[in-house]
Amino acid sequence: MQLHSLVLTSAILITAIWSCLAEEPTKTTFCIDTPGRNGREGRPGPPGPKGDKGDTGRPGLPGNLGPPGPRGAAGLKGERGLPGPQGPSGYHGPSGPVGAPGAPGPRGPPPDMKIITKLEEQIQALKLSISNPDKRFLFTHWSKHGQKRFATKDDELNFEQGVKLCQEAGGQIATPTSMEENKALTKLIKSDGMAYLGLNDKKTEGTFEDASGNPVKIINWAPGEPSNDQDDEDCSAIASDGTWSDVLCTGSYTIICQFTEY
Ligand SMILES: [Ca+2]
Ligand SMILES: [Ca+2]
Repeated sequence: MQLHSLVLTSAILITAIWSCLAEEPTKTTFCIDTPGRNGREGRPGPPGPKGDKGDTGRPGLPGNLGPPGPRGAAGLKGERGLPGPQGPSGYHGPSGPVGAPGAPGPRGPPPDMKIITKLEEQIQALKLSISNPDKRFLFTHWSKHGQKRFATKDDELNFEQGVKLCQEAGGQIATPTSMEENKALTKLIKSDGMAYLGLNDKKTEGTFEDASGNPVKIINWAPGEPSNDQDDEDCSAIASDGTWSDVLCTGSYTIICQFTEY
C-alpha cells in the first residue's frame, strides 16, 4: 500500500513539472514563471507591495532673489545725541534800538581855565585866519620870532581901529611876551614912529593887560612911564628903541598885528 501511494505521488509530481516545462504550460498553481529553456520570456508578475518611506533628501539649492518687500513702519525715536561742535558765526543782524541814556558819571576834576582860555584863543584865531586869509596879503612888512609873526602895512589908526584891523586879518594887535619878541617887533617901527601895543589899563587904572584881558608878562616902560597924562592915557605904544609909553587910545599910531603859527 505505501508503495502504491509513493508511485502515485511521484507520477503526479512528474506530470506537473512536465506540464510547466511545456511550451504552453497549463494554468496550474504549481508552475513557476521561470525562463524556459530556449523558451519565451514569461509575463511580468503582479506589482509588489508599497515600499517603506525613504530618508529625507538633501536641501535644495537657494532660490532666486525675490522682489523688495513693502516699506516698514517708522522705528521709535532714538535717544538725544551728544551736542555737536559750535558752528561758524552767523551774519550780523540789524542794529538794535538806541538804549536808554546811562547814569551820569562821577564829577571830573575842575578844568584848567588857563588851558581852556588859551585853546579858545587859538581856536578863535584859527577861525579868523581861515575866514580871512586874503587880508594877510595886504601886510607889507613882516618880522618873526618863534611861532609868532608880526606884520604891518604902515596904517596909522587909533587903538580900536587897530584892534579891529588885526582881528579881521585873523590876528591880534601886537603884544610882546618876551624881550625877544619885543626886539622882533621894533624892526617894523620907523625910527621916529611909534606903534600901538595891545597893553592897556582901561579896566583898572595902573593895571595893564593885553587886548584879550591877559596880564602883562614883561615890562619895558620908558623912564617916567606909564604917566597916565591928564588921567586919560589908557593905551600903550612902543618906540623904535623898544621902550613903551602909555598914550591916548584915540591917537594915531602905526598898527602892527601878530599871528601865531600852529
Ligand atoms: Ca592909564
Ligand atoms: Ca604916558
